[in-house]
Amino acid sequence: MKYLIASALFALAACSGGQTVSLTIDDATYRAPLVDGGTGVAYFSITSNIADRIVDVSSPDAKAVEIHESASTGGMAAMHRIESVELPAGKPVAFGPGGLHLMVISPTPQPANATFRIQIKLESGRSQTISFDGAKPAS
Ligand SMILES: [Cu+2]
Repeated sequence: MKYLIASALFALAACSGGQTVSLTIDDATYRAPLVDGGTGVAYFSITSNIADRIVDVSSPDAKAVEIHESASTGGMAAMHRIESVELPAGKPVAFGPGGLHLMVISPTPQPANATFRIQIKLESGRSQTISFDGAKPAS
């Protein structure tokens, strides 16, 4: 019992020291627009081990990136822009079809299989670039 308490305290100390903060990205998928100047879409799953919030998204490869959320009201699917996304500690937040997603406005036309980059900024001041492999047009 003594040992358990000691290790719990140690874990807290390590966390507040900023040593163990991590951000995990899984299932990064990017669909390029079918026509140049169109809109692409990006999906991924993100897990932060501390409570945080996505406050900005951008890409060196596109005019703009927006956070959107899809919802269906009365059988009609619609999406709207949202300014930030909450990241609960240790819980994956999924961006995928029918839910949260990133709209990529006027991406720079890229060769097949180029890596597409999106940078996300968090309220804590952290930022991370997500690399999306092999951009394919939306189907
Ligand atoms: Cu959208």
